[in-house]
Amino acid sequence: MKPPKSSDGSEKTKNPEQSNRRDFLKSAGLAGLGLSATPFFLSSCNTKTEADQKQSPILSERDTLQFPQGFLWGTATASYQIEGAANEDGRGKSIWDTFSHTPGKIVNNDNGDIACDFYHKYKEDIQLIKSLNAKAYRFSISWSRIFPDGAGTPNQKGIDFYNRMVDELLANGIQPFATLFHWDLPQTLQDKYKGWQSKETSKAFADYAGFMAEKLSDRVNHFFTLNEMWTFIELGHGNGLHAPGLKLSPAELYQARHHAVLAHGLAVQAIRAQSKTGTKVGIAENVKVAVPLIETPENCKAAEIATREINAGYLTVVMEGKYAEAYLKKAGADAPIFTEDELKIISAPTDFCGINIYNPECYVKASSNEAGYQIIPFAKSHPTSTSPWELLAPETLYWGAKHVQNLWNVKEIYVTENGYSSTDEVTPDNQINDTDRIMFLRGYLSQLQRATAEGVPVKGYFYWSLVDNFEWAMGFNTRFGLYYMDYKSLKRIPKLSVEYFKAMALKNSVL
Ligand code: PNW
Repeated sequence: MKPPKSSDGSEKTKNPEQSNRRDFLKSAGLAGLGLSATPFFLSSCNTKTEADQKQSPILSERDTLQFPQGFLWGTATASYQIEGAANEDGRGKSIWDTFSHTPGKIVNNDNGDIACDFYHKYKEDIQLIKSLNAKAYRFSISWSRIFPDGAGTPNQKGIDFYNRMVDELLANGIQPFATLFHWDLPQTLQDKYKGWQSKETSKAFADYAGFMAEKLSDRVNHFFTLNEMWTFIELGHGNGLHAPGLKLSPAELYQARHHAVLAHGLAVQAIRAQSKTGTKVGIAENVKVAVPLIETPENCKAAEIATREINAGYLTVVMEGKYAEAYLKKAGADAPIFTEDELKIISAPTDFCGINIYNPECYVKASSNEAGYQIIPFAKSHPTSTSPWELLAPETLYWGAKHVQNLWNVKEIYVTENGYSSTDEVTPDNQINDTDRIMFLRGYLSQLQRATAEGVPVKGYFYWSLVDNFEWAMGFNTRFGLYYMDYKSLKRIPKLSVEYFKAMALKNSVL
């Protein structure tokens, strides 16, 4: 067996570790199998000392998947999914209270009345965030805690809760990132205006957003307007799986989408008008990502074209201020009614773009057809998490960030959600060995690091979620948390992935 060569071609001097390994291979009868590289059962992590790394900079670069300095590590949650305290301190009802209390809508008929009881346990949970070495936390504000009827007289006790929580985060060195709408629309607005079917809801949202920015922007620097327009419109109004459980006609659906993007634009204006100078505002959208099947330049371009088109009703119109031609053509007589003025409002400049990315929308190849791309269907056996929609492809994170930068020249990107649902069995000694979540994190974050190494301006990563919580129509049985939630005792138990996240956040590197 030849000794390994270093990059300048000279033979490396034998070190005791190498000769030991060779002896082991010999005695194990494996030497003749051509196993010159370290076999998997002997491979260890990067054991080079700092001095070694200085001597071989190429190897050390290859071995460490470092994120840029100042990269923010965080976790994300949402009000209805964790807060509980549904009937406390003057909180009004939201469409998710109504929906989750309608029998048959949620797995096991679960609801968010108590959830993780974050409303009372927020101090404990902020310690959990801290112990993850996370320096940022993305939470959402329950609109109906602030305005129980969606508009009108504000509820001071609701405002106080978010004040307390933000102060506690800051006291623990954690930057608050506030989402203004994560789906819990005040029920009154649903009853009065048919919710997102009316422009009145977009206007009410802007009023509430401006109001909250005024209250919090002395301490909160980053505001997200809406979370995942695609999900709350398509699942809430298209197939009825989410609140308010509607199945609208195509024309009504196009119009509801328009009211969502309009709400975002109006809120950007209101936040700018009412917040402290320097406050940053953006959206958190689950951009649908087309991934090139094979990364040839033609396929990469095709994936970019596809991504722009499949997000036409949401992120594309927000970024470009116009509905893509193909989108309007497809809509035909069902196309939304809108004005040029509204398009300007919808595309008001933002400071950053938040992307929620779990799964690829599709794989594509370049094509000479009119669209310029061809969609490749997923194999039936394509792996998923315990969430059937969560098809796995780590490179989605790379391509999501890359497309957003290339298509719209976005200067600041945050991964506002990315996470994995696992079976999370608890062993008799209270261990949760979520090796699959660790595999997920390593794969996806390696691809995110690849993006930052190429200069894609990704500034931070928020894992979904801090703790298992009310997973919408799937109830409490679908678990995305780094911490396991025992819903009976409300105890939080760290999963193995806590250890993994902690280490990565500390080193600012994939490990
Ligand atoms: C997002 N789908 O929801 C939300 O922003 C979170 O509140 C949620 O808990 C998280 O992702 C995990 O599900 C989605 O069916 C729910 O494609 C469903 C889908 C996508 C996103």
